[in-house]
Amino acid sequence: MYTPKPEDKFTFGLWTVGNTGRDPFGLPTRGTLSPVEIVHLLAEVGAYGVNFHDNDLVPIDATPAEQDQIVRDFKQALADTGLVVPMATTNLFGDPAFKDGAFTSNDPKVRAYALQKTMRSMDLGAELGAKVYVFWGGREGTESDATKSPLDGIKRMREALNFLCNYSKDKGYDYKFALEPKPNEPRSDIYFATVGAMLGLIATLDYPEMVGVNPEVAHEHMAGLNFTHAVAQAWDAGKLFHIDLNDQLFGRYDQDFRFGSVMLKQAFFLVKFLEDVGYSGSKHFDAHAFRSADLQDVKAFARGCMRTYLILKEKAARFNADAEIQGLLKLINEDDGSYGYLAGGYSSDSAAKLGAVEFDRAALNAKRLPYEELDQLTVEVLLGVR
Ligand code: GCO
Ligand code: MN
Ligand code: MN
Repeated sequence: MYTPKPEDKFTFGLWTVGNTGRDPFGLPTRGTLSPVEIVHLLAEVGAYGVNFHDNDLVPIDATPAEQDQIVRDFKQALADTGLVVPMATTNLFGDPAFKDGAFTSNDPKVRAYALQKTMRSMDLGAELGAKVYVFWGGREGTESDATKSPLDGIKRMREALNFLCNYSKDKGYDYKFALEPKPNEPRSDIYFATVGAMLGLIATLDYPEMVGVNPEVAHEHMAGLNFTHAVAQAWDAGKLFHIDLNDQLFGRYDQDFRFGSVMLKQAFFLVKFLEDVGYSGSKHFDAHAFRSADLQDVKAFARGCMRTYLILKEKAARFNADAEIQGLLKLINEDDGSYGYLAGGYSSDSAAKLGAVEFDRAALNAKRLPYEELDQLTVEVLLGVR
């Protein structure tokens, strides 16, 4: 019942299960896996797809002949396992050249290189069948605002995205771009820090219809925000093109924990939202195993991400089928129709009618809202006693 199926569209990045446990304070704790080994590992645990940054697959200094061989081997591994590549992205943060950003660097040469690197990476992604192209601007920000005008940062980001939308169209790639916000880390402050900020940027682009968002649990949690609310706004705008699932408490650095491992109730409402609205894109786990994990534990981590999602999906169905919960929801949302005339929107008649009403505030407050009961029932569904 909790076995992943292709239609669940569970995906992982090469960099996720391939994470070696290196952190700013310590060396790797486990060995490097080749892309081919990672594809086989993901197939073994039941994933549907694998995503990559250009340099997860092809080292930045590979020769064209080396690139050809790597891509051939990777394609063979995909063919052998049935895994697909739904998304690709560019590493615009690892190389020292990007120390002051990529698209928003103060150096026009770096900005040009970032565009070229992305074009090549889009070529590679398209060759492997990717339909979503993610932009995570890890270095697109500042340590000090003395160094760069935020208006320049915004303008440069817009120009780069417009250029690359045109490139995608020119090449007939049919990509959907998904912008991934993060408030900070590795820069002290990163431009377009939240999902809402990205949605605001998209509306100013030349081809807004091509561009959506890739929200990540950890990133909104770093900012202390309600992730499900951000996802709902993206969904409402028709912009939920991709999603990065992982977990962590509010206010910490980007921990990339196993999905659902920390803030279980938040994870439940997220899964319930995605299932209720019928989100059908990739569910990408942008997470990695604890630094203490060995290879066997990395597999447990990957299986755990998917299993927890499926368990929460079942809990969401239980919530929706629970008569007591549904009774409370009905009570909370009851409507005697007396203000139905407002549903049609504004008219001078409806405004006049509403203007003449005498509201009884005490009666409004007297309406029962048994939210404690409802929330406790939710907790009991999650704890497995309902
Ligand atoms: C991070 C980001 C990245 C991106 C990845 C794909 O905090 O490091 O979440 O993992 O998701 O670069 O674009
Ligand atoms: Mn992240
Ligand atoms: Mn991410």
